[in-house]
Amino acid sequence: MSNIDSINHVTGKSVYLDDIPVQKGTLHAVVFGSPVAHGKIIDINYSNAQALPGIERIITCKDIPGENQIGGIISDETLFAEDYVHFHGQPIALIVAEDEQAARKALKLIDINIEEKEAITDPRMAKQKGLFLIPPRTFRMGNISGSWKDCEYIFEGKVESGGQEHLYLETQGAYAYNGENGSIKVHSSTQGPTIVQKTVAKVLGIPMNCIEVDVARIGGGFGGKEDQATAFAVMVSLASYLLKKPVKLSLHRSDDMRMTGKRHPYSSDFRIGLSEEYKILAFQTTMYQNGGAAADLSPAIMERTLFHSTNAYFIPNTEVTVYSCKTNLPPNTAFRGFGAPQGMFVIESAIAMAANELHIPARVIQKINLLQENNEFQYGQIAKEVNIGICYQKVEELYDVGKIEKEIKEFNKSNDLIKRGMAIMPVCFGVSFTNTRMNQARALVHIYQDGSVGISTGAIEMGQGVNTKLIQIASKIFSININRIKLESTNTSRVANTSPTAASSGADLNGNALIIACNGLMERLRATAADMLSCAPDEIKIQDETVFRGRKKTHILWEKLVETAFFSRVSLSENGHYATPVINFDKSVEKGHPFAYHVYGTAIITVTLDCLRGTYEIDDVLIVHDFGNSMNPDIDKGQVEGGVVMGIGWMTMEEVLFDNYGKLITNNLSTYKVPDIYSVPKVLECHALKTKGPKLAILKSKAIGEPPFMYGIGAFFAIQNAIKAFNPKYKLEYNAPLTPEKVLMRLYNAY
Ligand code: MTE
Ligand code: LUZ
Ligand code: MOS
Repeated sequence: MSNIDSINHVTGKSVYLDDIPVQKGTLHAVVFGSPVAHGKIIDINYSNAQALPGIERIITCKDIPGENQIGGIISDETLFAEDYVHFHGQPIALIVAEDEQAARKALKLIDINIEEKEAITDPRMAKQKGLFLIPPRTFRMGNISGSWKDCEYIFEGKVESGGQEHLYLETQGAYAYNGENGSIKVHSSTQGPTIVQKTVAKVLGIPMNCIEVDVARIGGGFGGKEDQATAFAVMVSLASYLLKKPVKLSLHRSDDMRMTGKRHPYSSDFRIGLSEEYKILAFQTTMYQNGGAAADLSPAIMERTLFHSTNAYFIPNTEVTVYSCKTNLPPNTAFRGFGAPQGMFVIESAIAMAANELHIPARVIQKINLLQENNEFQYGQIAKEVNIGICYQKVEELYDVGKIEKEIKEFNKSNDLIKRGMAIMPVCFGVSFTNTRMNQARALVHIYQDGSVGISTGAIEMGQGVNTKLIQIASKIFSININRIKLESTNTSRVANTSPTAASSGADLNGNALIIACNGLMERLRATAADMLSCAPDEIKIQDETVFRGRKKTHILWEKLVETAFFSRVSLSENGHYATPVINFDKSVEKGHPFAYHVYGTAIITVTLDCLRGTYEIDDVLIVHDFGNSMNPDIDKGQVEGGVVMGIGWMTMEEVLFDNYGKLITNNLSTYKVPDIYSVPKVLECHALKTKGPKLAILKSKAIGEPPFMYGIGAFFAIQNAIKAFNPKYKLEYNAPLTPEKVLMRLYNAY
């Protein structure tokens, strides 16, 4: 089934925040953000700004009726700064005006006097000064200190990975207006409507039932709207609450880039020990997460880094520590992969280093250390239905790695200024929110008396196709045509207490809740049919909109059945609740069974490097991926393609740069480069491994949103291998992104 939104998307009919018709008298807001990264506010004078025609009101922390607090996991983030500012662009005030132009003019007339303090942008510097968002955490398995003596080879190194801008097509924004009796309706471009609802309630000091959050869809989130859509939704809600008028805010791209957090840069030290046969016996790493000025989701991201720090390998003696460092950057946040890519880049760097020193291909080390059935992860879960070995072997056979290697060797021998490189990237990604209690969802299903169906869940459609999958599920269980089914907007008054759509589990969680609701309704409809046919309900089957008794088709069609049920006063509405079974985690010992299952796959990446210019092209990305039993191969393939390209972007060209004062330099698309159609791989093939799929995956179709991102890590090592082919003296460095500038310098040892 093709994506239900595809035609509306290409014809421009899909409704995003900016397409919602605004009410008469709607006011427009812009955010006044801190002009410095760190300092004490001495004085702010708003009078010139306030005096401009069209300015309705300038709202600050003093106007907040409830709490000036928007921190999700930890209460450490104000909506509007009070005495201090901690990052460049930190919201200080909201200018509300008749139109956006007036509000923007007023921005320039605000007089602010700040006593500047030193801005810390480097996580290791923060560590030195003892600046942490939360205490560090360590995952351990085996006996690390006792295992080094058994190692034949030990290597140590340092790894850096950079930030990444989400660059969702739709920038952050929200629209709020008042209803009756002090209620507020908020349209927000958010992945987490309940987080928005809860935070608006807290800041306004009113109960959650006064706030209705509605999301039709968002124009991309990629994690950037899991937590960080909230502040902007709260701002417009606060403004409309105070002014009793509708208020809208939609960030300009450069403001969005400047004010919002990104993927966390990490700086890490590692030590890896191998046996004579290249078995990894010990792996120890200490990672410094650049958290930014407030916790946001950093504690959860830190956790996923810990979970994925050994990627797809079994390493009997492991010790991984992550420090979440507080710096003067915008709070960094969720981004596809959620800390896992940063962790995996470290272990892959360690393996690459070992391979380089031992003069063997990295794949020799990778292969003999792959996770096997019933191996234990360093967090205590026992690996089941493991097929990373099969994926790896299959990708090698299917695409003939030996031949690729040979061709590259020959190519490199006969070309002086153009070199090719290859790398293999295995991936093992755990599915479930690492925070067990977030793994729950609800769905509300109405069958209307004419036989049409309306579905509401907590899932947010952000381009990943979850709405299409939900319609497929309802259509399958009811066995009715998809044209009868409508997917409603995500609305906190219809489906409450939702988890954000994240952790790749949107379809698993909401889909399972939907199955439960649909099954409840089907049971009642079968009972109605049994009454109509005077037989037992278990003789009844509904298939292709027709009632069957046993194998025999009856004259009763779906519409008739529904109408009869309605006239018999049977409830045609049902609420399904799903909570992932089995999973648990005990933080006091850092052990448990946090994931419903794991996603596996392996990619080969080849590149061609222009050694005169330092530029490169990604040639082939060849993947064997375990989809389980994919319920929508087209959508899943789209997720693989998008994920891979995004991962390659992070590793190669996307460079988030701040100056020494903590100001973002790369704050627009002329200074920040994302992959475009010319830089995508020339060939991207994804072979689906045939597996039956885990029980806890929706219809045995595995989660797909994030795992393919990490195949992109292979691009780094493929380019590095090409550099090495040109410049054998090049001392390998694990510092991403590997931009063309950096490549050029490494080609000629000019750094
Ligand atoms: N695909 C598109 N087109 N747009 C997005 O914003 N977000 C990614 C992934 N794929 C995203 C996307 C991220 S970060 C996640 S967690 C999942 O989709 C969320 O959706 P799911 O749980 O339904 O897979
Ligand atoms: N968000 C979250 C996530 O809150 N917990 C997670 O485990 C997670 N994983 C991936 C992406 N977002
Ligand atoms: Mo995705 S980072 O879980 O929104």
